[in-house]
Amino acid sequence: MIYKTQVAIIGAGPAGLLLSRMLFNAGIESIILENRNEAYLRQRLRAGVQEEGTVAAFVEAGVGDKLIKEGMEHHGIRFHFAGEQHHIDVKGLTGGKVVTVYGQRNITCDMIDWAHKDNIKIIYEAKAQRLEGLTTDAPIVHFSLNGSLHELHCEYVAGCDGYHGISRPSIPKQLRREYVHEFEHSWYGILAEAPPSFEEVVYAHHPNGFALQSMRSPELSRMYIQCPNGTDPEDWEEEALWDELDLRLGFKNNRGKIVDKSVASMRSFVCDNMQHGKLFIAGDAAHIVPPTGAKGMNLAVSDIKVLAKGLINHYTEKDDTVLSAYSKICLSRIWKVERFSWWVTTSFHTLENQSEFDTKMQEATLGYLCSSDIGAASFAENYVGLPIYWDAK
Ligand code: RFL
Ligand code: PHB
Repeated sequence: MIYKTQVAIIGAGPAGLLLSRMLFNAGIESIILENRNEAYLRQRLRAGVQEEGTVAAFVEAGVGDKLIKEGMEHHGIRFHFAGEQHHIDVKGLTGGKVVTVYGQRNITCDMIDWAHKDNIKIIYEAKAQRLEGLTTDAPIVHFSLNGSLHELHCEYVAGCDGYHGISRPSIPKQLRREYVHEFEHSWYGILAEAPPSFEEVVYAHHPNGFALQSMRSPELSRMYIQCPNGTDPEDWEEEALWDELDLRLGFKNNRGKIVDKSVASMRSFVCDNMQHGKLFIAGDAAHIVPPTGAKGMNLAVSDIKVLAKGLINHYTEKDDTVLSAYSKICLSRIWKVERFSWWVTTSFHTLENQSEFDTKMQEATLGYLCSSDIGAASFAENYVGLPIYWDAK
């Protein structure tokens, strides 16, 4: 079967769903092809911390009602290291900026609900296989659905298909450069039916490794612990896991039924360039950050702000200034966020062959942050989200 639309969007993660919404609001038609089924998308857990600009993007797009009602505004963050807990007053240090804790799962469900309400077409279990004619005015996305092959004819392709998607490899190899750094540790994450012990996110540096306390609601705790690559969640007894979280975080956590367990490996990755002909890649398709700075979904949203503006200017004003500078505008912010995520990761995680000197350097880095308003303000500025550098040409 042949389908037709203006913008073909591959992937219904936060990037693809938000783009379809922003285009819809501007009267531009899109179709989303999504490999997975709807139930899978609705239960995928992942991110929790949203920057101010991310919240604003969802609200401006008209999908932020629940986020505003149920999201938990956080004015600060806590660091635990060398046996002591410290508080960083993020709001005070940034002239009033805050982050909001509202699950990626929740905002995904909200956007799917809105898409269905407004008849934005999402084709589930549709796997994009091949992109054709990207440097022509009539690109085609070939996809499989129910065991047969179909075509989506369009004017632009938005590759929002995550790290393992087909969009990035569709940019010819000689036209993209990929930068990668793999970390030797992973995160073991749990969701537990227990009220969070602290109202703020707590990052802990400990000789045994990093640990993090976060939340999804006043009744649900989201916890992470550094573990070796290749860890199987079933390797840990639940009591032993809670004991280790208590030890690393430096306080006794409220315990409860663990309702989700998963292990995520960590990498830093950037693809430079993010556009080829009529194809634009966004979000995890173009870059990955280790989760320590809580930046992955936020970066996906900032790419989409640029891409949506570029496409809207093209369709409504015949102005391609933003679209043609898409890669440069995005990359100028991406590298700064990559640096922040890498730096927070290396400051808090313990390496297998770490020397005592390395540990002292980490403690001094964190000690400086917690004793200098200038050091703390730099952390806070990055944590609440950097601006988009629209003039990057
Ligand atoms: P997604 O969410 O991976 O969505 C891509 C979608 O594309 C589909 N797909 C295809 N569809 C059709 N045809 C194909 N050939 C396809 N190939 C793939 C996939 O099924 C999928 O639905 O990418 P997107 O939209 O770019 O969003 C990125 C975010 O999901 C990701 O960066 C965050 O989850 C990262 N992240 C965090 N980000 C934050 O901003 N704050 C956080 O607190 C935060 N914590 C986290 C995180 C990620 C984590 N893990 C599991 C890696 C914590 C963890 C543990
Ligand atoms: C989360 O709530 O899932 C979370 C919080 C802070 C991070 C990463 C993830 O740095």
